[in-house]
This record gives sequence, structure tokens and C-alpha cells, in this order.
Amino acid sequence: MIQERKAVWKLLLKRTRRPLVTLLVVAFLLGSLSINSLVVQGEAIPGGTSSAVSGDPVGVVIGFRGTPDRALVEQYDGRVYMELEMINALAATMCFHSAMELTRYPEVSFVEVDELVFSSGWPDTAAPVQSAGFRDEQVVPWGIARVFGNQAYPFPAWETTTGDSMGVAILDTGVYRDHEDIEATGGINFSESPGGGTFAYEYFDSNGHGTHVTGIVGALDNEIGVVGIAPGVDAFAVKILDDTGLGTVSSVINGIQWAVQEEIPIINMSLYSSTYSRSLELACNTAYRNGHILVAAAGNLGRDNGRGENVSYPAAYDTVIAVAASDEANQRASFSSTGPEVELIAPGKDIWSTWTANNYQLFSGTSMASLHVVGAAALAWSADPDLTNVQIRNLLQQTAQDLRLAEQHQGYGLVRADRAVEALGYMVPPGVAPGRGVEEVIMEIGSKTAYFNGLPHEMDVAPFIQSSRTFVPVRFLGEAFAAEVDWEPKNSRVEIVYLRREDIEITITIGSPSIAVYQKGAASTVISDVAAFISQGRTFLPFRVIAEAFEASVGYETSPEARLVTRVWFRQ
Ligand SMILES: [Ca+2]
Ligand SMILES: [Ca+2]
Repeated sequence: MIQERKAVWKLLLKRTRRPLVTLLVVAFLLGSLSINSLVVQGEAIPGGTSSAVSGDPVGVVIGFRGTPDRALVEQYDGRVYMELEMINALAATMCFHSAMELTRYPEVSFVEVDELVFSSGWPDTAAPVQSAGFRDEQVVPWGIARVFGNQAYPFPAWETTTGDSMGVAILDTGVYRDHEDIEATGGINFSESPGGGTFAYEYFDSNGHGTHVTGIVGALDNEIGVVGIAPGVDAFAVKILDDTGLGTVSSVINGIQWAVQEEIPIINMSLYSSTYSRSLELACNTAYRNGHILVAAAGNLGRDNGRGENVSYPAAYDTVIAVAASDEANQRASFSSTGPEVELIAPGKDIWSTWTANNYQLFSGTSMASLHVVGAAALAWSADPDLTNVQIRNLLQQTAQDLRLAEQHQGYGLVRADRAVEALGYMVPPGVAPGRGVEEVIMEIGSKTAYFNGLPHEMDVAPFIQSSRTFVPVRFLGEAFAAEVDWEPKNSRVEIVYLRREDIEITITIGSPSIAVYQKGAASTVISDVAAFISQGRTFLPFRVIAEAFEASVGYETSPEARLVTRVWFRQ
């Protein structure tokens, strides 16, 4: 099992992002949101606002607090077309007003339109589909060499691993499996396109997008065509986009669900939607919690001037790595979306790769960039399968190359497969007690450097004192105590945060001083004199209460001159 954590060290995710809790439902009821696209049985009805008003059926995703109640949906004339077990939801076509009625039931947690998603790369039509040139010899595309630091082919990292048997689920338009430069391991079709045709497999790609992105990570190292970053990977074609490159939120969730069931560690989504979806975020969070790495195209909504925040979904979700696109000059591709959610940048302009009918094609898009990150992740993870998804993500961040672009354009920088593999030997700090977290943590008030067992460790925000209490971001605490952090959006204001480790569960409600502690079968409530709060998209918890709930001893050091607390530590 990939969630089996032999190394419990959970490295800090440098970017935290409060889950959006925009309730589409409320917005619709208030009439403040226009529907850009509605979906009926997978078919798009652009600009379908009038259809919703007139009572024509639309595709909706209905989330439940427990097991989905199919009978309830059918009672309102809903026709269920997909069961999304992993998030306790059903997708159904029904009259929009009826769907709204469902929100009155306490067991229904949300209702939202099953929005469209799109593939996020396109062929450079000026370039001919080429075959002959690629059949004489193997070409190393510029982007592949770039993520290996422009080292000469064959790349030294391949002496350690070529990504052997690392499973990669590519949620896309399928794959042209009979391509001579691709070895597709398997796949499935969840799209509206029948697939197959004269081909015997249903995840057949007649679009080309899926075949192209598959080649970037997994094209074979042989005498012909192109070569992928990790030619040894097991690539699975999860066809969730139809032959025109169009899919729905529910089809994407279905794809994620399949990858989780099949325990395929890395999930790529070279697709985008501009609309926030609660259900898609829940699915991504669940997969991430199950130990998967999720990588997605940041989107192609960037402006020439590089301004604006337009990273699309699912890339913008906290649990998904958003990948921007660079060009051969190490500049941001002008189409590449920008914003604080950009985590890494990778080659995404003028990329040669495999194409349908045994051909090769030039493509651009953040779709292509995404697979360069997948390739680096696959190499690193296959070289050390004991690492967790969080550790691999942190490794990619810390080994990225600063291209000296704006942070909103490059995130941590250009993904570097060579550095990630090299750095593996230094990943796990000593002294971490399995299942317990770090034995000793020392934090300095106002400093982003903490000390884990005496070794410096960077946090993304510094601990600070407010109302005479020390506040530390929840993610940091989760990591230090080897606890799982989970969220529950309650409504647009309140959220619940859980910290869990084996038989300890701490439940914190933002804004409430009452903290529930469940410890070794006994429940208790600790009343703190200060409440947890959210600031700059991060949740801050009163440090002492949490540390004590994890049975750690806590101490403070004050400066003699100012009589202020300067250092905080805990030991467990
Ligand atoms: Ca090849
Ligand atoms: Ca993200």
C-alpha cells in the first residue's frame, strides 16, 4: 500500500491554501452567479442558464454526509449516472430546482453543477505531423534534456532508475497504445466517447492529447522517435476526456477513484476548469491523504504581461501540484497561468512527443509541463519507494532550479529530475521516532527556521505571539507530531480542523476556544483561553494545547532584557 508510511517524517508543505468554501448552491439561490456551462448526460449546453430556469434536467453532483441516498435523488426524479463512492456523492441529471430542494435535507452536504473540464494543450498546427525524421534516429526533446539540467543523453539519473514499474495514471483522452515508441500498461474509459472502433481497447485515443502527454513521461528509450523522462514507468491511460478533449468533473473524479482503487501512485491531470468544484477538491484531498501524488496543468489562462491570478482547477487545490509552462529560453510561456498557487514550472512550449497513428507532433500547453513534473516524481519515487507523497513533493520543491522569474510565475522554480534523484540520500533527517514525529522541536518566535532534533528546518511562516499565546500553523504541527491534518468546511466562515495520529484525534473549530481531544478511547474537551484562527490562508493553532494533547512536554525561553518569549520548544 502506498499510504504505508515506513518513514513517518512528513515534510512541511510550504504552501497552504484554505479550501474554498464558496457554496455554489447559495450563489445560485441568490441569483448572483451565471452558469457558464451545464451538462446533460455528458453533453455540453453552453450558456445554459435558461435551461436551468425552465426546469430542464442538468448534470449535478450531490454530496452526502454519509452513504449516498440514491432513493432520495430518485424521489426527486433524478437519474443517477455515476456513483462517486470516494467522496460519498452521486452524479445525476435532474431538474435544477429539484436539485436545490435536496439541499434542505440534513444528510445532503452540497449540490453543485457537474461542470465541464478541458484538456490543456494544443498542437502547433503550423508544424506538420512528422514521422519519417523520427524513425531514423531517436531525438531527445529540449524539455527532457532541460529537466536533467541539460546533461548529455543518456542521463546519469537513469543509472539509478528509469522509473521502473512506477505506476502513473494519466487522466486524459486515452492513448494510442499501438504506438511503436510507447508501452501502455493498461487503462480504462470513463469518457462519453465509445472508444475502440477498429481498435480492441476502449481507452483508444483518437484526439492525440493523451498520447502526446504519455510520451513525455514514458516514451521508450530505443533507436527511434522521442524519449520520455522516465521510460520505465507503467503508464495507465484513464480516458476521462472524450475525443474532443472535453470531460466533466464527475468523470475526473471517477478517474481519480479508479487510480486510488488500483493503487497507482502518481495521478496526472493535464486538464482544467475555471470553476471551483467542491466535489473535485474532495476527491483530490482523499487521493492525497491516501498517499498519491497529484500533478496538474496550472492552466493556459496567463496574460502576456504575466499579471493576474488565474491558476485553474484542479491545479489550484492545495493537494495538487500546479505546474506552469516554460519555453526553451527558460521564460514563462505567455499562455501559462499565474498566481500564488503555481508550485513548479516545467517545459511546456514547442514540445515534441508521440501522437496518434504512430506519428509525432509538436504541442504547447501547461498539459505538457505537468508531465515533466510527473517524470521527475516517478524517477525519485521509484528510486526510494519508502518516501511518502508529501516527501516527494517537498523534494521536488527543494531541488527545483530558480529561474529568477516571479514567484507567481515559477513557484519554487524549474523541476529538476537530476537533482531530485541526487538529493534522495539526504531526505530523511535522523532521530525521527516512527509514528511519533520529531523528538525535539525548537522554534524561535518570528523566525521561519525551526530546529528538528537540532537540525534547521524551514517553515513557510514564523510562529508568533498573540494574546500571550504562541500560535503555529497547523501544517507545521501536523508534520512535527507526525499527525494527519484534515479539514471540514462547515459554511463560508467556520471550518473544523482535525489532527490525527493513531489513537489520538484533536478537533479544533476555528473561532472557538473549545478543543475536543479524543485520546486512547476517552473523549475530553479542553477549553483554551484563545481560539484558533485563519490568517493569510493558513490556520493557526494555540501551540500549547495541541502539544499537550500529543503528550509532549512544552517549554519557553524568555529574553532577560525584554522579558519576552523568544523560543518555544517541545519534546516527546
Ligand atoms: Ca524512443
Ligand atoms: Ca495546488
